[in-house]
Amino acid sequence: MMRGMTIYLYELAWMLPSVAIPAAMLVALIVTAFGAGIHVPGVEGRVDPTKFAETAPFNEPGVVEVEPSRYEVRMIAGIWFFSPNEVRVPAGSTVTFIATSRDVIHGLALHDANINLMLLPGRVARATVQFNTPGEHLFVCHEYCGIAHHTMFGKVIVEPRQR
Ligand SMILES: [Cu+2]
Repeated sequence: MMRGMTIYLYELAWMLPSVAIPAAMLVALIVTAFGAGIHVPGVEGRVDPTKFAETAPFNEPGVVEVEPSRYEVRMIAGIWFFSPNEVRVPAGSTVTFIATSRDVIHGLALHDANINLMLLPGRVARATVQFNTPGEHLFVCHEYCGIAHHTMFGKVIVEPRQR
């Protein structure tokens, strides 16, 4: 009897964590998704890469102030550039990047602001971030896209707010 009991406890010591760990991960997932509103960047829309000139918002590319202190960066990536590759906003701005690729798969990584987007031809990616303190933030293409991939970068310049 004692012998059988020992085996049971030994099995239990393995069984409990194998249930508790996935359960804890599921709780963490639910809390971050619904409580903290953290989501994986998704596909925000589709765009024909041959028709940027006719398709909003890429028909008006660049940095656009849509409301006071709210900016949209309508960005097109291509071999081997970001357009725009310099984004200037005043400190305290909320900036939404709306980006796509016109040719191959690129990426947009802005580590200072925790932005990591895949830019796929035909699909629109979007991420919103707030820049509170003045400074410069480098962004790069993080998907190998050909011989001059390493030249694909740009920067966000957060300027001190004018009074
Ligand atoms: Cu690239």
